[in-house]
Amino acid sequence: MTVQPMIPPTAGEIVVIGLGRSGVAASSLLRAHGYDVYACDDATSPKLADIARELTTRGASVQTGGHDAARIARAALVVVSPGVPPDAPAVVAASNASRAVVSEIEIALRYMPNVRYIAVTGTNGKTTTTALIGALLRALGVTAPDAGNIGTPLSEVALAEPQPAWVSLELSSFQLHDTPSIAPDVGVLTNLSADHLDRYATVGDYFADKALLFRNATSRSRWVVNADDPVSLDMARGVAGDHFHFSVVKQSDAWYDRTTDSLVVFDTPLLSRGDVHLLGDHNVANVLAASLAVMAASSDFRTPAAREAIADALRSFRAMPNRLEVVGEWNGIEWINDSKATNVASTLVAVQGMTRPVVLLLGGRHKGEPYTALAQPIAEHVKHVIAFGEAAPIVQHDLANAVALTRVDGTFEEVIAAARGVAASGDAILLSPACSSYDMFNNYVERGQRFRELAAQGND
Ligand code: UMA
Repeated sequence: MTVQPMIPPTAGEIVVIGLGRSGVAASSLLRAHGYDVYACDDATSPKLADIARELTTRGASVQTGGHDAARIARAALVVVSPGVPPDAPAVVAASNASRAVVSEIEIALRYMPNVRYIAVTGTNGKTTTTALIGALLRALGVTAPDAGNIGTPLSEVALAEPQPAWVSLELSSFQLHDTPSIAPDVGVLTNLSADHLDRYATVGDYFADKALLFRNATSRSRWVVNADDPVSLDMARGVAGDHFHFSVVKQSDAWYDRTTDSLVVFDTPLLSRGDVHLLGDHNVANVLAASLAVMAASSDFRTPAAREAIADALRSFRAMPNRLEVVGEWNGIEWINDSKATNVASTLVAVQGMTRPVVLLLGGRHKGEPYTALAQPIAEHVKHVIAFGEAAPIVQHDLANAVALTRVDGTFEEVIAAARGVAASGDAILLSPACSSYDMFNNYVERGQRFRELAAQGND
């Protein structure tokens, strides 16, 4: 296959909106292919100044602290970073002038026509599933980086020489929104529930972006879908291609057979549940989805030898940082970092998996969903909620009748001190906030890091 550029390099300037990881990678890729690039970011910071200098040396024209709407209106093409919402003024300038808007993923796909990829989307579990798929492919001896929403922009992979044989690609709804060429070898839908209601007007709008995973389905497509989630099944129903299913409760293409405590794929046991070092049934679902996706991807990946290699890789896979990560135990109190739980469904799964009495840290920037869905599991597993951040008043309103609750309107350090104050030996302190981190931190990774530091500090 040959590369099909989005537009001829002579067609005019390409605008890149947002200079985080995606914008930098897209700008670099486009410059490497000879395009004129104008890249802009609404913010200013010393880090952005460094980025601007670096991209300028590569020949891009860079603006921080704002954008030039007239220049955007003349663009041959506009590349928008996933975190920049459709109502951001720079994007509005592009749509008012009827400019074509695409994602950084779309640009990258155009420059990797021979690379095969397994794409993973869904509300929860997609990062762990993506990491598992990457680990399994690499265990099978093929080059296969993890890319997309998991952290490494796909455009960085497209710039690599040589390009890999496979990519394990995590896609958020924001990325799917602007990626018309998406056509994975295998597409995985982990599950669907409400999320990102700070950006979408309705849950239906959010699901509509998720459904774009299937937009180029053909009879040769392969899909892996969660048989335990009726919403995912509904979305995939009728989509062209072969469909494979996974389940933690009933017999399926990949399923958890509790009678023998084994994970079974294509009618043959793969390994026993106890050999997988990940907490909770949701992680069993992730392992089943990943194993099924890899085995569905190629007949070479389901030979007896390949199954052995997959089982070995699953045995050595460990929990990812910020996802039910046990940080340590001090004075009989276990500290668990689940900072990546940025929606109610994710926190629900975490709370349900707890075996000790829990002090739950809940809050951050509110994303629009009520917390009332947590009331029942919290009543069962949680002894005390610490409500914090911008969402604290809403958390208090929704849950104060269900559980002992302390509202902390102060710093994250004060939040941790309050948790320490109510926890006793034998308890767990769980950061599973159901909110984004942006009121106090740059991202959930920094929130998780601060949690780790404070957990260890107070116990030296
Ligand atoms: N910006 C503007 N104007 C705006 C909004 C933002 O100029 O109106 C600028 C900011 O000042 C900043 C830049 O845009 O400099 C940030 O762009 P970005 O938020 O798209 O961040 P990236 O660094 O490019 O990271 C993105 C993904 N971020 C989001 O989708 C919010 C990363 O997913 C992803 O790892 C990365 O691309 C590489 O593909 C993170 C994430 O939180 C992990 N994803 C969400 C999630 O998992 O829930 C969807």
